[in-house]
Amino acid sequence: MCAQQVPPQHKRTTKHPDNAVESGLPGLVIVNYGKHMLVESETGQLVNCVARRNIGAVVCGDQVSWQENGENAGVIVSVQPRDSVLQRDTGSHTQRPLAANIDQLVIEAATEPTLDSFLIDKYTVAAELAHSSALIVINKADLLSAQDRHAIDTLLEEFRVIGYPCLYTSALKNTGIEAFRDQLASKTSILVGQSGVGKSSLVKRLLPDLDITTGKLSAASGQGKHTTTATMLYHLPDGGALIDSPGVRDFKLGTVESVRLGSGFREFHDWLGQCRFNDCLHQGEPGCAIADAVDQGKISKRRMQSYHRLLELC
Ligand SMILES: Nc1nc2c(ncn2[C@@H]2O[C@H](COP(=O)(O)OP(=O)(O)O)[C@@H](O)[C@H]2O)c(=O)[nH]1
Ligand SMILES: [Mg+2]
Ligand SMILES: [Zn+2]
Repeated sequence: MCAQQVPPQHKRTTKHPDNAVESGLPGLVIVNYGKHMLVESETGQLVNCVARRNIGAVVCGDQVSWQENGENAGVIVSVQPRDSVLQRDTGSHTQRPLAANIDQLVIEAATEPTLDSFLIDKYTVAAELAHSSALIVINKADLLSAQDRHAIDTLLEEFRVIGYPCLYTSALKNTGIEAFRDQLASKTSILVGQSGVGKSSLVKRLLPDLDITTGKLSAASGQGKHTTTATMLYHLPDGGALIDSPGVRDFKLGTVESVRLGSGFREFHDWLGQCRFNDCLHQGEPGCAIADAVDQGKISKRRMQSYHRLLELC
């Protein structure tokens, strides 16, 4: 047997704003507590880090370069360019990044609290604008009457035809979890949805060792009951990662330019650019290709209404 050469830990060279070249080790931000954060090193070690002040916001899911400055302690010296970023509205038209490098939004809903189809639309638009895919999960399937189920099936069909996969789960009865797990493989997903729909319950179903994981995180950070208050990334046993965040509870779409809103509706894509006016907002202008598509039954009337509601908020 021949010994394989182990490559030295890869060092990334980054430019400091004052042009001093700094090198650091690659890492992944697992959780940001505000003043400090946990960074996972390439070897899986959890390092308690602070961020250098001039590098901008650092969020869960960020790929960073960090330097060691003590036992299990470090300083983040730079953030790698993000593939995508999910923003959170902080009121008065300001936004803060909530999580980065997300491949998929898992939009969770249930009948308790009341299912809000407009909210699902809003999340699909946020996903589209953040260049992420979206998956719709109806949890608490155990509570659905045949009538509920029929009504939700009809709604979900609208999403399925435009390419959003949809599934039913019950975190309580442990049903639909395998199909859900399959959709999460090898992606970084974030769970979004109203408070109380069962986001944390689904995380527990997917991570049988959650207590061990959170125990390790608490030990590394010196932080106690943090799991319910911070946006946190969990690695899934079969690959992929899932972010559970209390911050997305009061999710708003935030500031989107009205001319960009249409591109957040993926079923509009085939018709965008075919309206008579370049700056058509699809609200009754003559020669509107989107309105024609609605008339021909190619775009759902309900989704068009959601578009108009969101337009009011832009
Ligand atoms: N009947 C039923 N209750 C559930 C299910 N999943 C979660 N719950 C309950 O819904 C409540 C909220 O769950 P939680 O996971 O904290 O929701 P979160 O706020 O979205 O994280 C808790 O009382 C859970 O026990 C489910 O599949 N069926
Ligand atoms: Mg929760
Ligand atoms: Zn138009």
